[in-house]
Amino acid sequence: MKKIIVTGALGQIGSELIVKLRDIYGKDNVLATDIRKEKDVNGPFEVLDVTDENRMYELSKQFGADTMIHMAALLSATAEKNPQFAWNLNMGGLMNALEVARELNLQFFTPSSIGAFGPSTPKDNTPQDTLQRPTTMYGVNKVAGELLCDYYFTRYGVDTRGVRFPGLISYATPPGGGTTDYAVDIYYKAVENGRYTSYIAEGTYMDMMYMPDALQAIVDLMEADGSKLKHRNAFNITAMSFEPSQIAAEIKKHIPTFEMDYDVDPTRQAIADSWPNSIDSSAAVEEWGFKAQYNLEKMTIDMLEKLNRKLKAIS
Ligand code: VAH
Repeated sequence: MKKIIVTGALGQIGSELIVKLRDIYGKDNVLATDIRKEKDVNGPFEVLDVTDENRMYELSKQFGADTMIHMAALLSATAEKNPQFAWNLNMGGLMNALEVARELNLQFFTPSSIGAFGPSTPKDNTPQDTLQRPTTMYGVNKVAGELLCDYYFTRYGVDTRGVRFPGLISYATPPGGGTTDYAVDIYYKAVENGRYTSYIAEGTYMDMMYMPDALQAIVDLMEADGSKLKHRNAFNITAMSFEPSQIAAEIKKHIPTFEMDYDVDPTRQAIADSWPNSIDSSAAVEEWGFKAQYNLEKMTIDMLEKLNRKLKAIS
């Protein structure tokens, strides 16, 4: 039975990941950690600042962990506001997590991102193996992180695994600090106000994925036969690629009065422009059977249904 420690457990992915992991492996076999404590964490929780390696080691050892899922990091837009702090947190936290995984022989997962690509990367159907010269601190962190995780596998035999996530969309946690978060915010604003002002320009394509598919991908990759993995730490995965007017049109099918206009944020637009339009996920399909269940149509139906219920409950 797995004993899993999760860092960043209160973040956009972490907050839903611990629920899924606890359903699969048992509540008491998943230790959620984050830099702050929130009341209803529904299972084992400890406060952990990932820049504190000693505490990370002690918590992992006391819990008897055999697996670490390291999610704590700053996202792209936030990282661009304070790149030096982002480097210290994203890379210092990752190094600490890898060291603890090495010392305690933990299986290890941490995500990369489509942000690991840059403006000189082929933008359409971006290959699994290609040029990576990102122009954001977040992207620099993700490329360095991919290489560091590969190093810990080849140098120390740590069973490191990871995926390059696209933009992730969920109804559970409001958007926080990402560039792709417009695709989350638009659903909230559609339900709350019937209108949305997009900070990303029309025609800006980015890869996206509904959260249930992202969570399943983590579990499937971690349960996969390691001997079949060639790429290990940076599998391209995606479910769809769309631009703002397409998600608006899909919402309009359900809320006919919904309106969207644009007020482009130059910082986040520049980040989005440096990323691919669409990526090729064939390596993940071939090496561990990746398959997304949600497309834009199916995701929109579920998002609007869940948000109507959630926002009415708190209104
Ligand atoms: C961000 N949601 O926007 C994250 C993600 C691909 C985007 O890495 O920073």
